[in-house]
Amino acid sequence: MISRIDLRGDALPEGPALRDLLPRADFDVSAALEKVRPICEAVHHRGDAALIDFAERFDGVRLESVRVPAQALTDALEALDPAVRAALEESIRRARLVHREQRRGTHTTQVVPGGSVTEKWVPVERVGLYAPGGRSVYPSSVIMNAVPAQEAGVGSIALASPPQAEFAGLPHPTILAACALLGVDEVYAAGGATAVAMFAYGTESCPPADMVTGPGNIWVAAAKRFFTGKIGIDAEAGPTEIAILADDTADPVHVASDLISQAEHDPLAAAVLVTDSVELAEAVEKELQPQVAATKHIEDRIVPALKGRQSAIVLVDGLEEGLRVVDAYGAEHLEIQTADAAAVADRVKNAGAIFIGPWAPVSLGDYAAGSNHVLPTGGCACHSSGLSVQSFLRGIHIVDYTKDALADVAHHVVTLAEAEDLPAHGAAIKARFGWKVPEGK
Ligand code: HSO
Ligand code: ZN
Repeated sequence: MISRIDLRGDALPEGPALRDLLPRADFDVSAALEKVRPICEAVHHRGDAALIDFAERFDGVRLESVRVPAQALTDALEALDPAVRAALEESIRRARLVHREQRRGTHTTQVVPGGSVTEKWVPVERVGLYAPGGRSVYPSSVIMNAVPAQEAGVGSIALASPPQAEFAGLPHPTILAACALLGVDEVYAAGGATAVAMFAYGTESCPPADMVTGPGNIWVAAAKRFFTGKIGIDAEAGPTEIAILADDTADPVHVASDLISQAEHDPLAAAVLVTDSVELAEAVEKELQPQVAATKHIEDRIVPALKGRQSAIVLVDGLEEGLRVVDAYGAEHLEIQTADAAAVADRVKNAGAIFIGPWAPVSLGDYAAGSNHVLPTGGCACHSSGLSVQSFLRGIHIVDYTKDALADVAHHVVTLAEAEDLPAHGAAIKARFGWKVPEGK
């Protein structure tokens, strides 16, 4: 069901060489880029008409309008199962608690008397959120995108999700209901690359957005790459990943169920166990079989995900090596199931989110821990973080110097300008002081 990579014995290699030994899915966004280019160009030139044609081609439904009427959101919320509504509300409440504390205030640094730099945090003005349809209809992801944008103070938030033929061309009703609960009332029926292009260029019915965030398949990732530099994006999300660092104190039943839980997303999802305990590895291997058999998406997702080259049980010579392996891997989600898990977690440098001990499984974080579940994949945890209020803010430096404060530092500015062969930079200082460089203190 899952392969083994045995790294015991020899010393582990350093850096990229260690990363090369670890499993990872192929996710070639650049190959998809050429295919999304004509789609984006069509949306640029033909606007709503192109969106309607693409919906017919990709989603099998002819839309009357791309904008979803407000009544459809109200209807979806009314029809929502009360238990699902209560769960979504609790998820929103917890996410708000955490994200509200991420807000940043304005801060002024007095550099010298009369000279200060203030850093002011300004929300992005308009954001387009994307929620996938098809295999992954995740109202929880609507929450994880909308809550940080709202808490950041983004004034205009729109959402796009693919039109569903079985719902008369509207996005999935649970997506609409989640929007209604969150107070996101500008919703469009548009899917994949077409939705990203709609937000990037704007169409007759949808004003352009400054930024697009949200999960999606390879086409969404490719469209985000297409627009990089033109609009802001969160990240090119790849298939989901779970890594578990465990020792012989871990419960194999928990470990197996957590590996399966993320394998459930996608045949390319990655499930990686890193352990120094052969007994645990064997027990988990044994446990996978009956647990997989008892769940739902067996043949289409879980078995291919666990058998895929991206998943493995990695055997190491002890916890120290285990830590080096999980840092080299940089998992989207990392569970620590060891003795003194909090202390071990404290030493991890690279992970999108860390889940400590037996009572904090990734599923909790997916729905209701309060943490965000939009996290860096594909090893990007080595340089990036998950979605947060910060993702939707821009820090602007405000420079305020008096004449005296400028005079004090003028000679340094002129010197550096000359060193860089940019005399006009220096002249902009001299012009203020009768074309002379004032003498510094
Ligand atoms: N584990 C996914 C998010 C998700 N799980 C949505 C359930 N629904 C990526 O972090
Ligand atoms: Zn999940």
